[in-house]
Amino acid sequence: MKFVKENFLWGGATAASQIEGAFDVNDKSLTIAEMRPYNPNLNRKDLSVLRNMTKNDYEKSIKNVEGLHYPKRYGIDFYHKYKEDIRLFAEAGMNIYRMSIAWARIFPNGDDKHPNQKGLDFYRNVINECKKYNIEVMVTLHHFDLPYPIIKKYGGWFNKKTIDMYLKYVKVLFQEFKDEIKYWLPFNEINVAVLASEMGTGIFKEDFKNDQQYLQACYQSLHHQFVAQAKVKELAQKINKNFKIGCMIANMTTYSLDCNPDNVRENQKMQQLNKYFFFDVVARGEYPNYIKRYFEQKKINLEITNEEKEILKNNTMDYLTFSYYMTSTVSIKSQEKTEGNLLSLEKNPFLKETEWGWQIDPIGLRITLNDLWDRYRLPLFISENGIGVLEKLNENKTIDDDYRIDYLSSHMKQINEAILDGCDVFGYTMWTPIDVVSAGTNEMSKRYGLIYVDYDDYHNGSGKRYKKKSFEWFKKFRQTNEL
Ligand code: P53
Repeated sequence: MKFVKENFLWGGATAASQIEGAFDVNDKSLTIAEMRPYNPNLNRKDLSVLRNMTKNDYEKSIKNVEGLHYPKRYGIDFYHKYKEDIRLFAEAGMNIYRMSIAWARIFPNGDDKHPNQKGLDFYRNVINECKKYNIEVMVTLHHFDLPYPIIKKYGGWFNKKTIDMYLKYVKVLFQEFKDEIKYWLPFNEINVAVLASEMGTGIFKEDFKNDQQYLQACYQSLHHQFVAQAKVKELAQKINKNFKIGCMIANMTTYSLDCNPDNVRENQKMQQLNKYFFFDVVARGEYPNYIKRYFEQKKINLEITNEEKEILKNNTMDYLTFSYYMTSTVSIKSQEKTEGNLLSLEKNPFLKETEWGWQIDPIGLRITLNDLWDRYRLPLFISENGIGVLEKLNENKTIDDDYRIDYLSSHMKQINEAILDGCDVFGYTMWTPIDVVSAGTNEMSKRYGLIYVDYDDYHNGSGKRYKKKSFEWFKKFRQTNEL
């Protein structure tokens, strides 16, 4: 099948905390991502791993606790190997690279007077390296890596002061890279502020009286991120009219388990709470009524000023982006079992799942694109999509990852279908062009890349890069446009 759209952006995505390493180089502070140790006994199918650390666990992690390993402090050493990696990205035929900038390299404490020039220099070098190969760069400004000093001193995103510190950081980057960068994403997966709040916002359950108060704090912190994001858009207009600001949301498409209207309605409710609420706010600029009703039921009272309402209304996003990995199903029964947990999902008997229990559903991507296009009429960009697998180099020093080729090509074919359906989709960055440390489980062995990196879960290994079979497949696709 020939891919129909010309000038499409094809590339890969990564995040600073999962690749860079060099966690204490050039005055960088520690981030929340770097406080989570690798857990060899982890249950790979349990996503609640994202919320299982206490404030005290984090505090203890400031120093290396003996016997524990902190994978995101080392990443894949992109900090020193970026030239080699970007050369490989170019060879694969990527014309866009979505990367994130670590706030902790620019303003390590959040409230520093001046930006850290060495941090800016590093990112200028990385961006220049991409430009050398005509690779467009999309920048995520905040990807699960809140500097720990902001959490300690200010309480993370629960505090409105964090909005101001964040905007100061963004302004520096906007001025610095005014002519190099067009596409900006203020937050990675902004809905993680509610789904796995400590990772997204730096707030902790034990600081709140009970579950209800904590949930309220999650939504309040999310609100601060919404406001910060809208202010980023406002600032962008002043600095460079050509900047394009988009949201990034972890897509949560679910289906009703069957045609029982009770289940269909339950699924609609879950779609509103887990997916549409976030898209509605960033695309339409206001809180929808169904969420206000939900807040009433949950006795959630948010502090939202009239000025903030105005800011949200006047600064909606230029395009919508989302990560897409899986879908799942919903029924009233599954919701009863896990009341209060937004991510209580069931198996779909028609889908296969990965070793991490993520259900593979390419058609769901076409459905998602059509639904989003119908609802918002805004340009769409898939900012993450990929498959994590346990892999070992074979005797030819490569990996025959036909399953990855199947996964990526079947999703890309559905993007093609969605475009033929009439959806305005302008780009796709796979997760990932190169193996990285997992965001959720901190494993190196959950590999997503077209390129294999020789490190294990304890950062043992040569760090050498090897092309997988999928690398050659993608390269060929870029030359022929044939899926
Ligand atoms: P990992 C959960 C569910 C869907 C997407 O995730 C998620 C998460 C958080 O783990 O996050 C995104 O590495 C995120 C990336 C992350 C990627 O998905 O846990 O934006 O940073 O690496 C894959 O397998």
